[in-house]
Amino acid sequence: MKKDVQPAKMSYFFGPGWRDLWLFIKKFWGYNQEDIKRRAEKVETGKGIMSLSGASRLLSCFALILFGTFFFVLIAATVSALLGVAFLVVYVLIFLVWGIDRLLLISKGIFVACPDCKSKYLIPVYLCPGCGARHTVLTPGKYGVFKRTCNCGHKIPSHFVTNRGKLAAECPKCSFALSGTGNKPLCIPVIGGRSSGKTAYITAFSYDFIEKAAPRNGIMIEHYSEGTKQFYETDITNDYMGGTTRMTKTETDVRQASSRAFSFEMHSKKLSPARLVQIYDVAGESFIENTENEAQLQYTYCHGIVFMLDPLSIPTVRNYMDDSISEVDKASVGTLDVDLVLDAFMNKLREITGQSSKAVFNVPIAVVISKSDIRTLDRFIGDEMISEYMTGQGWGMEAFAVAEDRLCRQFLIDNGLASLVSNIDMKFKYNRYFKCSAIGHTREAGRYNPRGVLEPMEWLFQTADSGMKSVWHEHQFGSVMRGDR
Ligand SMILES: Nc1nc2c(ncn2[C@@H]2O[C@H](COP(=O)(O)OP(=O)(O)OP(=O)(O)O)[C@@H](O)[C@H]2O)c(=O)[nH]1
Ligand SMILES: [Mg+2]
Ligand SMILES: [Zn+2]
Ligand SMILES: [Zn+2]
Repeated sequence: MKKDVQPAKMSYFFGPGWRDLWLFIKKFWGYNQEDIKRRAEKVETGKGIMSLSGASRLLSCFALILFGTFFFVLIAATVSALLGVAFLVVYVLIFLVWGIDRLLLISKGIFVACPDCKSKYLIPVYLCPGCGARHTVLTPGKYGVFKRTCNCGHKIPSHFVTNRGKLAAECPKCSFALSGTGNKPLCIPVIGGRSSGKTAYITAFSYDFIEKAAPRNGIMIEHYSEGTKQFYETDITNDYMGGTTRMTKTETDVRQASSRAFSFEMHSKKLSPARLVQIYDVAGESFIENTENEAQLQYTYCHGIVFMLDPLSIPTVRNYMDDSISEVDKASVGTLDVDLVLDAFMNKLREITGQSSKAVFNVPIAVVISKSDIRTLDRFIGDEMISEYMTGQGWGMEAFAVAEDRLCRQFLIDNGLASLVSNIDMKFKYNRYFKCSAIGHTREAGRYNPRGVLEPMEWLFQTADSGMKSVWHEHQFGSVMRGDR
């Protein structure tokens, strides 16, 4: 209970109300006692109880004791009961308002996912804008229903409808500074082996979405914090302009988080509440070796997964590599065994969720074949191959994504990854295959010119969050075909 004590003034119906009732009873009892005392004195100073007047005074004194006490009890009990009922009604109302707060949060899919320690909760610690006091349970209750008064005198909102989410907040577990806590999160971890192209993908997607896709779809972007704004304006923008990407460092300081979320808010008239996109990047090395410093709890509550797959890491594809492949690309081939990546991920999922190995996950997964600018791939999943396939099937352009999914699956199956494809089919109810080129060409050969980076996220957003469909709908996805042709 002690931890629930808030730095705020208690509402009348809790502390002060009961104190007033107690005071009333005490005073009332006091008057009653005084009355009796006065009568008793009169008996003592009178002619004695043997006289008629004395006897009648004694009688009235007894009557007073009897009836006075009786009336005291009656009135005190009636007042207490009436007040009790009135307070009970107020408590029930407060409980209802508290319930509505919870219901709104849950039904709108609002929760807080700490970008640092990855913990998930409904109500973070909120900070008073006046004095910075930490309100650990800022919900309707004994300190106020829709608002409460901080000890410093500042009135602060304590309900979803009074915009509590706009207050500055921090993580109750690790004290990380949070914002946008009234928004609906869209958590998307990008997973994959070493050098599979995760960081390049996040750079390309973030830049293209924030600078191009969002404005043309009427979505306003707000940065999550000064830190993420800086990260966007320096790291992401510089990499994008310079055509570079840096290996994500394996965090050796165990007090530091191994994976980081890049977050930004999406605002639109059609989006209520606003969405908070959180994209998680992790070093492929610690992902595969399972050496992350913190439990990757985001896998339990994430809304979609991007599985980055480096086609050059597939042994048979490497056989086709010829002189047209630059030395840079040859040198930056990802983890050799893609099955290992999926295994590592499935183990993590099971470890965190406690699910059995037969569990089917409802979270949508986009399997993204990266580095599609490498010419060797054209013969398998190039645009021309996709067009040819569509013509063969008699499909129009609207079926491009379906054909892309089809050819990507076939490409993996034909190159020794049939088990990976069938494993993903078995474990993820919603899965789809894409090809993309984050940089658009070999690293450091000019600024990014991304191809196909928006589609996987658009599909994930729409699959995970039906409200997103009305705001961002640039591609036709159609249903994918599984199994044999
Ligand atoms: N040709 C080409 N190469 C790419 C592309 N994206 C990434 N690469 C290459 O792949 C290398 C690794 O890319 P990263 O984005 O750092 O890969 P990562 O998955 O984040 O790797 P780790 O952080 O080590 O886990 C880069 O240095 C590039 O050389 C692309 O779109 N086209
Ligand atoms: Mg990386
Ligand atoms: Zn935290
Ligand atoms: Zn305050």
